[in-house]
Amino acid sequence: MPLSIQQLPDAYRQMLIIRKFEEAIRTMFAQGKIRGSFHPCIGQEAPAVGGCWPLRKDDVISCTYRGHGQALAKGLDPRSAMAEMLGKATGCCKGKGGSMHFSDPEVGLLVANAIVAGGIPHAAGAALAFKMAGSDQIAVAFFGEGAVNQGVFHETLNLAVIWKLPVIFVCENNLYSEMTPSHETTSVKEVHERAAAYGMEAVRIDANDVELMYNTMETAVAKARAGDGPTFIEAMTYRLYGHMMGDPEIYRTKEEVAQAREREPIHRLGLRLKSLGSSEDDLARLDAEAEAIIAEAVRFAEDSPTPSPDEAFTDVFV
Ligand SMILES: Cc1ncc(C[n+]2csc(CCOP(=O)(O)OP(=O)(O)O)c2C)c(N)n1
Repeated sequence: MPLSIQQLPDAYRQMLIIRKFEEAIRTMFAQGKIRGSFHPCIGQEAPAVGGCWPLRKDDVISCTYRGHGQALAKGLDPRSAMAEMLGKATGCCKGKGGSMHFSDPEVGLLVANAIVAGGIPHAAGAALAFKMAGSDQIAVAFFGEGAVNQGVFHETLNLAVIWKLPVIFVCENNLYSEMTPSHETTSVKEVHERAAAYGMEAVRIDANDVELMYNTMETAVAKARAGDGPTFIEAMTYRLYGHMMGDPEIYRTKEEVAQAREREPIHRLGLRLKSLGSSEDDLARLDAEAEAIIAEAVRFAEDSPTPSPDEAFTDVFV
């Protein structure tokens, strides 16, 4: 079933939860409460929500260092996510994964990955396991368009078609790979052509439209679950902040970013809700609900203990 009009307020709130989660991290990062690096997905909330909501809890996803939105949309508890950001024992990886390595098997969050394209074969491997076990679960790989120039992308797409795997490849194309415009590094204008070359159904959509993203994903999910193989979705979007904290953003103009703000997904869904009859107060209530969830997540994370030193030797193979 396509995303219904009744679900739109929930989708709006979910996107606000993701945005406020990351705005809170930006603040805490500036205060020195969060170490390491942080890659915000602000502006890319619609492909996360539209990409994860059509999935079942027991379906799995892999994502990148920018995957906080997908993690939350797949069901990761914001408190456990925030605690992980602060390196606390109550985090989803007990504070050992940090910003770039969220994981929670309970909600099907297989793994987030800092290696560009690293999560693509992980998702295909999970899909192969599901197929061999006779399960109807499916796997989804979320990655950026920079990943399509990695060898493992090509090897995985080829095998996914040959083996008819229940996997969906979602390429979030935000136009930049780190600080490089992607058209300077990629030989095709539209990266879905790469997937089509492997004999896979491949589409390019405006993924900042959460309804379109959800409905496109849902079709791909039904196909994969029915045993009819993989789909590639080139999800066009835009990141509103730099690649990571501290990025001076000298590779794009302020005008370009300002124009992108007019097309950003939360603003757009707000306009759509108003056109369907929602009032300013209705939207403010959803905003306040999201705000309260994130305030509670921050409080939980700040009050949580740091892991004990012994924890360094648990959950490791050797
Ligand atoms: C294998 C590998 N090479 C290089 C890097 C350094 N690196 C980190 S992010 C990035 C750009 C990735 O761009 P894209 O895939 O478009 O994702 P986005 O950051 O835009 O979400 C690069 C090259 C890396 N992490 N892994």
